[in-house]
Amino acid sequence: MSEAIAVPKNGKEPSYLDYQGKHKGLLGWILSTDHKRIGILYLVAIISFFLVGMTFGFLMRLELIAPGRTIMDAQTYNSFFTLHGVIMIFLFVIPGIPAVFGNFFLPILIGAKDVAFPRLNLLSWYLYIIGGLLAVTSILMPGGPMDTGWTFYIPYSVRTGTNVSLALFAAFVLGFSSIVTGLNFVTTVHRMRAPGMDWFKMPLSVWSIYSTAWVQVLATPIIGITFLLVIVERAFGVGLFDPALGGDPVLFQHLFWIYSHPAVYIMILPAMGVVSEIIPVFARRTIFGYKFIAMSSIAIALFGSLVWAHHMFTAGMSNTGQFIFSLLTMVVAIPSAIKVFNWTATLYKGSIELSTPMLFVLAFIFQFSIGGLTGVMQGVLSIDIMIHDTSFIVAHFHYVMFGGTGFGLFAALHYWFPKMFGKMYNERVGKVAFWHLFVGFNTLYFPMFIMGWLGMPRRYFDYLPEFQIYHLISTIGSWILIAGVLIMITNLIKALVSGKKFTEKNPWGGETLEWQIETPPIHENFYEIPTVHETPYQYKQNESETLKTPEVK
Ligand code: HEM
Ligand SMILES: [Cu+2]
Repeated sequence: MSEAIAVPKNGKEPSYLDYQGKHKGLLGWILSTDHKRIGILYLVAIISFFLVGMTFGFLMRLELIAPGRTIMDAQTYNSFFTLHGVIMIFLFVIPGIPAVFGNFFLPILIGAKDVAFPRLNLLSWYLYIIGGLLAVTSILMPGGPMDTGWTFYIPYSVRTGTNVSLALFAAFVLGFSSIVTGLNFVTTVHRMRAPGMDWFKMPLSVWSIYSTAWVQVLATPIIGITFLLVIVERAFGVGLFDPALGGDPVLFQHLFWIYSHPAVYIMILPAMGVVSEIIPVFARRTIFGYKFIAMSSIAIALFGSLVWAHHMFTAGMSNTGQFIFSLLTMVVAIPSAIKVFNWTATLYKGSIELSTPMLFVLAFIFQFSIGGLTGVMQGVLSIDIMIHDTSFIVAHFHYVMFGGTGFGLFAALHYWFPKMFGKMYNERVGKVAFWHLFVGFNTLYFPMFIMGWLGMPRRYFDYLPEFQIYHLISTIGSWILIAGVLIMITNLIKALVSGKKFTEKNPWGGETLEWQIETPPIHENFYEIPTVHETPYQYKQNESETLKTPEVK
């Protein structure tokens, strides 16, 4: 691929982990503008918030194990699903893969020493932390944690006395962190590519991060302004959204979903990029239809901005409007289907190695397909009007957001962990954790499809006895899933703390640039900027040759 990776005569440089910059110790991390260190800072913060969000999920499932009150009252339940949704969406899946692996690997994958704006990059992490702390503060402040649902629908969100304004401001600040990250990544891909790293030589995860970055920059300001307007409405009752003041609550829904539907692609596109990165390496095949996959990321980002009102089919929209958004929802499924088809075509006749990263990827394809296809079902008006606001919807987005993005993030973590930390985790325990996650996940969420189809409403802390068997299975599923999460995190922390040093450059046999540099990488990634002559075997565009295992240099 390129020749400038050789160790200079005066010997190996220390890794970015041991690099001594202006500041030492913890300050050397929280004041560092090194994209790799910022990626790690995000990883620690994002996994911590995931565990907080997961705890609310665990407690909700415990409450739902039996009809009637179990461990909490209705008001607490309302706050728990709101906190759970807000934390999982704004503090886990939206920043998730771009902030951790985009920051750590994007510059390396295109042959650069850092992102375009390193200090702005550090600012994005500060904004993330400030937003997260404001969200936590809103839980503890008098008035109590928000209880509106993560969608903050009007009129309840301008009427309730809970800390909605502080929570909205926290989301506003988090939005800026996302915009700044997007700006950085768009500029980095345009301006920092190594000589010879043409657009169609770029790894597919770069195409996904790039498409996502444009949505972060263009869509996020809309939710920022909308949330500020709700804060103004709560403070001064200006009558923008509140019908009692002559406002329009449906206008709020349009503004909310004009961001939040494209936001689901900010969540899923990076995970799709990770899948396109890992499949050819563990199937030992060139990816099927490189250009189609690259362009389908752009198509998803574009068409994904035209379907928002499919969340509002029951909000009293005109038939014409419903027809148009239903049709567009079908259209936006096509580029996602292209990806699933091409991944499957790449696996066909591959010599598949079922290592932990690959297991997570295969689970992604299975769960994302269920999530995606049930999404298409909801694009059909007659079906959507029947299942809107039931637990069928809750199952759908967990299959896409957790079964997709969550499992994609876990795949990326196990794929790039040895390169990031110079340590290897216990592969057998990795697999044990995976199977708990996979079985637990499907046991937790699949029953929600069935009971939702039978009419179980979402956001209810009590239910009719006929739904109990499904809730019981679902709650047991949540225990298995959470056990899997804890085994996985323990396994990785154990590797970090007491694992043997791992310096192999290329444990999986990939050919993209990160597998040709030191493990862990040196401070500036490359001893000198490489010149790219040819495309890595994963992305050679002569359709899907089965390749012998490439020589690891
Ligand atoms: C870790 C295990 C998880 C468990 C046990 C869990 C459980 C639940 C449950 C039971 C609800 C439904 C509340 C209701 O409508 O009555 C819910 C809602 C939700 N979950 Fe999860 N979940 C988990 C992970 C996730 C993840 C990873 C995401 C990431 C996107 C997520 C996002 C949401 C959202 C957005 C809602 C809707 C909240 C609302 O209605 O406002 N959850 N979750
Ligand atoms: Cu949508």
